[in-house]
Amino acid sequence: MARIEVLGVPLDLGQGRRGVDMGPSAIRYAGLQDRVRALGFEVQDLGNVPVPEPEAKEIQDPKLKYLPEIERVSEEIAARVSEVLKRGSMPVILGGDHSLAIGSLAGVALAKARVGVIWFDAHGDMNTQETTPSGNIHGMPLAASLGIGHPGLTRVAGFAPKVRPENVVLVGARSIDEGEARLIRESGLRVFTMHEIDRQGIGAVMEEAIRIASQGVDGVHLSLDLDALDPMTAPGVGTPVRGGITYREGHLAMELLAEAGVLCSVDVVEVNPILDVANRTAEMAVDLLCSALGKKILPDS
Ligand code: EXY
Ligand code: MN
Ligand code: MN
Ligand code: MN
Repeated sequence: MARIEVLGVPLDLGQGRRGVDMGPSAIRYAGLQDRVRALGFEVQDLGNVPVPEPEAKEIQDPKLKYLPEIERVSEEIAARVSEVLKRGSMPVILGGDHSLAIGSLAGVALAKARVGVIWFDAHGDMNTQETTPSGNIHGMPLAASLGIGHPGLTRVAGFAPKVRPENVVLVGARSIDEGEARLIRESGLRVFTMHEIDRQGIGAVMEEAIRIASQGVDGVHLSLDLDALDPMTAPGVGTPVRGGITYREGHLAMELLAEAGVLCSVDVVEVNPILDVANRTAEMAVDLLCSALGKKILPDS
């Protein structure tokens, strides 16, 4: 039986709105363990990675807010995620803001010779300290994983890059800053914005995204930012953007990913229960994760 190991990362230093540090608890309360176990998986909850308190009273670098703390927690996440993979389990990392992906992808790259990435997000997450409009590191994790940006972020676990652009696909983007747009074009990673999704349909987009992300790799990492979904479906996120992925588009995308059988690890990030309606966004996160793990509307048996 396949084994899932859950790791909570109550990190909110990568962005400015309080509450996303309670994301891991909200997702657990939404029934993650029972729902995944009901799919036939063995599930172990490893608890939370300790997140350091801010060292200094004031922000040292406004273009890289809480860099020392995020560097430190990224090393911890990388070590734990790589151990889970080396034990033959699938890590499911619960956020917490998206800066946690710097550590999770580092951990996957430590354990795998080559990893593809499907980055579900309303945003590009491709900023650096030179291009960021906010200084929030949750807008930088994809750039950092590609080796672009401050060495404190790009060289977590002592090497860079973690992933090659030819195996990275961004799906659902609809809010991309000017500076990161240039970095996206220069990097050569594939982007399916909401425009392509509207024109081609999520099914065709996901089939192409899975083909690209899985070409020549040992596994595909899904980095699922709940703000990829339309805020009407997932309101409990810190940086909502209108015109997002619908409930069914999200499920079809995950169902196709499960069918492809290439998934090795998953981040579920940016769930902020303070901004949520009831626990709807955390429940959406568990719903989508179950579809990515093979849950079918009409089970085969
Ligand atoms: N692009 C904006 C910035 O860099 O500040 C907003 C980033 C939001 C990032 C969220 C996690 O996806
Ligand atoms: Mn993101
Ligand atoms: Mn490696
Ligand atoms: Mn986002």
